[in-house]
Amino acid sequence: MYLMKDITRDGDPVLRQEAADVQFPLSAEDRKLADDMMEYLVISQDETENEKYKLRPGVGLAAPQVGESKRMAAILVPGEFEDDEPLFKGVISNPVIISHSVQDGALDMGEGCLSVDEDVAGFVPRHDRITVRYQNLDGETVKLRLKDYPAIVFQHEMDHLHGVLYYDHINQAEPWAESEDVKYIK
Ligand code: 4LI
Ligand code: NI
Repeated sequence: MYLMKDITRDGDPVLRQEAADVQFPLSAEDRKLADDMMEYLVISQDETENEKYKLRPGVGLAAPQVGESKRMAAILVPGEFEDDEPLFKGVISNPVIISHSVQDGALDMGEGCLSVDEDVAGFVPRHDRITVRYQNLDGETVKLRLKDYPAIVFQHEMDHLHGVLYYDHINQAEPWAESEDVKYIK
């Protein structure tokens, strides 16, 4: 089980590397990496469990954030209400954005990252809607259309696979400058 001490922090070169493709069928090692990353997200979102283990909650965790420079990320976006199905739960490998909206979107409270201890404030403009292609844990190719929050999370995690951190996208001069061309997502 991963703890905060296992999460690589900003400044670690692995977070700035281009990650390598994942090979299928998955090795036992990569399968465990996938399971452990998803386990982190599940536990981190449970109020009693995250307090017990002092885990910071997350909806996404990319392999470079646990020191593995591989194109794999776990994503667990909860539904609106407690008993709702998650909006997305899965481990994605070798993801690619195959198309995106002209419309941009940004979380209206900004973004956080498990690898960045001090929140960098500001809007993080991204695509509002994307179509992604990735491989699931069985190696099957999946094509998925996403919008709003899940689309933002996918883009944040996919950035990690290219060595990009969310604050790279923040307008330095005016971090909270609103734009007509960006949809702000609650
Ligand atoms: C507890 C239990 C307010 C501030 C609102 C918490 C279960 C910020 C938002 C959570 C913000 C869960 C999140 C991300 C933001 C802010 C990530 C709380 C965990 C909200 C996830 C990857 C950016 C993702 C919406 C600086 C660790 N997550 N909030 N951004 N949640 N969470 N990101 N933004 N302002 N980061 O952080 O997992 S994409 Cl689910
Ligand atoms: Ni992150």
